[in-house]
Amino acid sequence: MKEKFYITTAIPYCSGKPHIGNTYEVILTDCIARYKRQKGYDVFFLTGTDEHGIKIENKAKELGISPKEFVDGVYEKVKGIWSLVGASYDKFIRTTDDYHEKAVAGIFTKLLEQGDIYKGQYEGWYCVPCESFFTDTQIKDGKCPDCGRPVQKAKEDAYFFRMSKYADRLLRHIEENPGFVEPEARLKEMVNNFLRPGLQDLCVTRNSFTWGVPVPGDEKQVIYVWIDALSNYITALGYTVDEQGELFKKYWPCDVHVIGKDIVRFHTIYWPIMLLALGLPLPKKIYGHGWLNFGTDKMSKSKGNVMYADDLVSLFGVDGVRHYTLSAMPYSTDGSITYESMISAYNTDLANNLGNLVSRTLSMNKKYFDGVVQSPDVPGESDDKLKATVAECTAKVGELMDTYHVSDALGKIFEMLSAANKYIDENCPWTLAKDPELSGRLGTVLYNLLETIRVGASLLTPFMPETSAKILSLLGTDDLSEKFGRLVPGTHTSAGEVLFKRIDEKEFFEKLADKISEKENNGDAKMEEAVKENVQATENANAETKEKEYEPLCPEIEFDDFIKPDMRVAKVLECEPMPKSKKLLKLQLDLGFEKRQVLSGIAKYYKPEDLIGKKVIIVANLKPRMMCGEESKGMVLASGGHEPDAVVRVLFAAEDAVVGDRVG
Ligand code: ME8
Repeated sequence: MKEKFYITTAIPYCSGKPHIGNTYEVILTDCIARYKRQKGYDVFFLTGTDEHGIKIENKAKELGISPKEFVDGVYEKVKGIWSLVGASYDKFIRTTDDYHEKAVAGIFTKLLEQGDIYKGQYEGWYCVPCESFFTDTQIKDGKCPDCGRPVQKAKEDAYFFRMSKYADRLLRHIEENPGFVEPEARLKEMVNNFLRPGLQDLCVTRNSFTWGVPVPGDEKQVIYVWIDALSNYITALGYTVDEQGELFKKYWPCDVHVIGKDIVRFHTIYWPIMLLALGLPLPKKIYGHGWLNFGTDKMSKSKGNVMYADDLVSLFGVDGVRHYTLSAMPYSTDGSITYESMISAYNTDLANNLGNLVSRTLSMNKKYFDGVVQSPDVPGESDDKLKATVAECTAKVGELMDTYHVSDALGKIFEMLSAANKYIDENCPWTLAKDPELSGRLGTVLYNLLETIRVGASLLTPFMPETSAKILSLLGTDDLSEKFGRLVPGTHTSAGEVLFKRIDEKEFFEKLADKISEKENNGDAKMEEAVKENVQATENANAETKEKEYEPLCPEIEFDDFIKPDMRVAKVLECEPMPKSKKLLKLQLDLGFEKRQVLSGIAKYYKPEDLIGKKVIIVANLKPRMMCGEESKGMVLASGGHEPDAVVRVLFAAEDAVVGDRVG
């Protein structure tokens, strides 16, 4: 019987389109799952979406749609991206799936009945965006220790999980199971900062919103999003407190939870304690990978540096993106992504090393032997070295993959391909071809090259499945064995296909600029807008004549909140279109006390000459942000900007309004 292997990704929040960092995680997990399948394991690969919580409830409210409508739209996007990058998952779970919600309610009730969860009162500080409670000592300068935003005093009825009851058992488990959490440094942080100082009971319900699994019998409260989300790893296998189900019996405990470094605490402390309380075995391993940053910066919407997998696939192809992300993310530290580094890796590894090796070898086999694989009967000096490199790399790739050093494994494969390119230069097949007496040697050299390429394609299959399949088909074989010498003489190879065309940096950036403006015109820069448009299009189709729908009023605010935006009168000194964008105008403004540049998405509605010399109102203390490579320091006030068919109108100040004066 095949040995089982159960592997999971974290389930991303369904609050927006996943970026390349989230997508890296599914590519990484997919690569490990494919590797294990190729090694003969019975693999179960689980992924999904985390669909509850206040952030989602708020986003839906902002868009005037229901949370379910909102998550349905985002879920489609996530699934689309996962399939675009070739994720070969066996199951996709949504935390809004009925069976999951029922199982979570059952888990909560069981823990309550057995006394691990109890009802009490919470008094302390609450961070709304993080949905987290903190004590006086945990907050930093009155701000959330996780996200740095202001926290608010909270006192409310709530349910608590007796974490401390299980802390010793968890510590013992960690000590007895080296490798439970990897890389080791992440485990040390958890043990030293959280477990050893003593665990606090965890507040596991919220009553500040409703979009979650209700607490059975106390419907004012919803179950904390992490209890809900973490349970996905067992409910997806059919686990309920009453019945474990066949898949659960077969695949649990999980072999590896692949997650990012920011959620290691939830997976190494809360999740194992939940399992201990349920009397279930703990996962064998938690692998916390680093983060993919844009250069050295964290990717964030406000910095305007977020990259998405679908855009990258349209520029580099699926395997270009898989290759880059898998090679750029080291085992234990963060990785970096920029267009420049992607172009460089693509040209060096894919076009020059792999692509050239395959096209040179196949075209020589066609030219000299009409595409027929020869018998390797005439050994030469450098053959043993090449074969030894192939054997050594193959073994090393296995070792590295078994310990999840995925980028190092990929590096080893490319070392092997470089050795094959060197072998071509050492043996100069074009010189051998000039002497008919050396035809046997020429056939052997080409055999060794074809065979190295075949082994390389086999090793590359989990990383770049499409490319590997293409190479194997060009070689006329589907033999994925890593043993050298399996290619059968007489096999017919094909030639002529360029696997990876070199990317010219200048042409690339021109194409990119076109794409950016095309995207802005399509209006799909923002996931939320796209979702909203979908929903509205459906609504419009359903109701033929429809009165204007006004955006619902935002919740009431205090005067102190109102004065936070610092709005000023500013005069437009210069205005011009942005070369890379059809949506933005670039304005130079005089605020009296300073001059500054503001970008505004009003190019569809105003020409520069409509604005020059006019006085506008801007939010002057808005954090500066980059758009299309230019900085914008503030926002021009206009009406109508939130609607799909908006009539956008700038709010001009009176002609005699004083530049620099505050508005409000
Ligand atoms: O944390 N590079 O969801 P999420 C690499 N719903 N990985 C990154 C990354 C980056 N720049 N940014 C995020 C959640 N990630 C929860 C999980 S699991 C029961 C619940 C990773 O959408 C992040 O570390 O914020 C996490 O593993 C995954 O993407 C989803 O993040």
